[in-house]
Amino acid sequence: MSVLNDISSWLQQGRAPKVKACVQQALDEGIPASDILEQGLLDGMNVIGQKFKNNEVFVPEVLIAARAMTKGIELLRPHLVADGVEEKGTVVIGTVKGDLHDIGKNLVRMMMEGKGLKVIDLGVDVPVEKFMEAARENDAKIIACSALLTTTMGEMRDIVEAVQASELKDNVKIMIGGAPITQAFCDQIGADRYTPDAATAADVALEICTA
Ligand code: B1M
Repeated sequence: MSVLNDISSWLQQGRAPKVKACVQQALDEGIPASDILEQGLLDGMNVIGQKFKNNEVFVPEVLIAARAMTKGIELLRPHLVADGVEEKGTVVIGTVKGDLHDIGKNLVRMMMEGKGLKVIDLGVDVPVEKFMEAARENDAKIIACSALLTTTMGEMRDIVEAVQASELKDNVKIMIGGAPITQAFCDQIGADRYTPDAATAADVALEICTA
């Protein structure tokens, strides 16, 4: 069994120290960080997600798996983020109000930092006003919103409307993403860009900041 399978398997069991050890082993073997992320950590989290959906595991198991994933990502971080890149623009990022999922948002932040962007991370459960305030204070070019629940994705519409009704509308672009988000939803609410994954989000953010 490969070390990537081990990572997936330990993550599903929520064994953070084992996940960390295997991620380190994979790095030592010279496996690219993006493969460790996708074929190890994300593979394991997908299995957990499916089991969660089928009521085969419950919130506590998902939480410990998520913690194990975060520990693995921490080790990968220096390999995903290029060092010493000059800042090319500021992005304000957060998970929308009512939503506590942050693993995907953290990945997006990391990838954006890797492109040399300054990222102000507002965390989770972020209300519209906090996004607006942070964008003003930091002269941000992008507000980036993540949502993982169908019940919270509507918050993104409120953010778009608030920005469009303010002086920020000519200077700030709104990027959205997260598992339930689609291009059709983006078009429907009038957000500027939808991207399906963290790497594409970082490419698009750089494109916006350097346009
Ligand atoms: Co939650 N949860 N959860 N959960 N959880 C989901 C999202 C769910 C799909 C599970 C399921 O039923 N299969 C389901 C939502 C159903 C729906 O709305 N349709 C669900 C539910 C129901 C819930 C609760 C309501 C459960 C409950 O309490 N009964 C509850 C809600 C709490 C709240 O937020 N208010 C809840 C709680 C939790 C935990 C706290 C236990 C934990 C979160 C821990 C944490 O984030 N720190 C958790 C987890 C871990 C999941 C699953 C299993 C995994 C999510 C994840 O981290 N995936 C998830 C099932 C699943 O998605 N398979 C599930 C890995 C991550 C890298 O992917 O975040 O999608 P993701 O990010 C991707 C892309 O979406 C994209 O980039 C990333 C990859 O490159 N992306 C962006 C994300 N943000 C972006 C922003 C961008 C661009 C791209 O631009 C700005």
